[in-house]
Amino acid sequence: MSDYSPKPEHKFTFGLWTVGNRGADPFGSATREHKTPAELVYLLGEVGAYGVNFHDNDLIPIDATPAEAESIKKAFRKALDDTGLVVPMATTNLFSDPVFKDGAFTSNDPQVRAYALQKTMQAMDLGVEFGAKTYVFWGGREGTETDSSKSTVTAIQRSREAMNFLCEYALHQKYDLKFALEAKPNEPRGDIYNPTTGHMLAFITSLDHPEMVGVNPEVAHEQMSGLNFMHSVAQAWEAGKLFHIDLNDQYPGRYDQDLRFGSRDLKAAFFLVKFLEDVGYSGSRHFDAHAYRTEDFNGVKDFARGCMRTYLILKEKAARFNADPEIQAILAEINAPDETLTPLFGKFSAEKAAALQAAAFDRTAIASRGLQYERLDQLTIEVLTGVR
Ligand code: GCO
Ligand code: MN
Ligand code: MN
Repeated sequence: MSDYSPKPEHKFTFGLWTVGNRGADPFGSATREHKTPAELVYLLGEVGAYGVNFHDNDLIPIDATPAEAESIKKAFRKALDDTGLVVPMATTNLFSDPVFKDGAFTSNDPQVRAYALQKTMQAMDLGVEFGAKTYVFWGGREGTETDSSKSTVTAIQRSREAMNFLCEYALHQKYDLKFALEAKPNEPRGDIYNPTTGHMLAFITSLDHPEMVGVNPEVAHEQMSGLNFMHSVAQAWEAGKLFHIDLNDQYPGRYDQDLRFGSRDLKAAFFLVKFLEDVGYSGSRHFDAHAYRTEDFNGVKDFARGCMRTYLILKEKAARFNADPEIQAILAEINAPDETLTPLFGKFSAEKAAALQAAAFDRTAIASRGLQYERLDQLTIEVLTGVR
């Protein structure tokens, strides 16, 4: 029997807002009591997490006095020291307070845009104080319900201006900080700007310091758009931009569910874990999800343990897939090179173009070849279901 217990090297992290989620939804109030940040750190220590991440206001309530802030920080610091948990990532809450009802960096109101910059700089200071090296930007309110209200081009330009300003702030402060932009198509806004990881990757190329900025893709956010999450992650990875990842699960076409990792689409979760492990992704495996509203804090621990355990089970399944002789034989066969064609690929040359133009291809013969994907997928299912 394998050991599926989480270890620091697995880099499993949770947000304070995930295990601290109280189960409130648009139809009902909280079902779990409030726990302090320090209490949540002890809970995460108990279940074996490596790190804890926070929004500025998860740690320090927006209206806290300086004295209150100091005492919360002290208790939080002690909990980190007692448990050995680290803070790899921090972020700003630019969505809960009514002041952000029409966005933060993209608001039409200059007062709101200026306040959002102020709040973010202060939140960056707070994150760095606790050791964060990754700073996430999730623009939950950066969008519209009606496009009569705002110029989309202006909104994109305002987002760029804010990112450029904040990159310069990090440099000015000599912070060892990278930014990770998190896309989401909708919820809470009707439509959110830069709605997918692909949009974010394109946006990043337009920034003054693209080298400081990557993405934080989230399973549910791409699945809400009906996209293949692993493909988004792979594209970000290939571009050198996978700075962070938010793991959870989601039924497409539904409200934002934040389900326990791997609890909905096991096969998609498997291909994701396999990808991350195969390429040697070394960042945090951050769970941005929460327990069902039905649960008490024992259920919250079950939820957190389940996220990590499922990840490790799928990691083991990925190793099994990679070691399976039948699977590997099929993969070798369907990926076999054609030595006569190899010299014609790659960088363009007039000779290659001429050779390709002159080549004869038997389309019917090529197309008649079965690719064994049914067999391969069934073998994958058998690895996953534990009969192989
Ligand atoms: C959501 C988002 C958030 C962000 C978080 C960190 O759907 O609400 O995923 O949980 O990840 O604000 O930036
Ligand atoms: Mn989310
Ligand atoms: Mn998220």
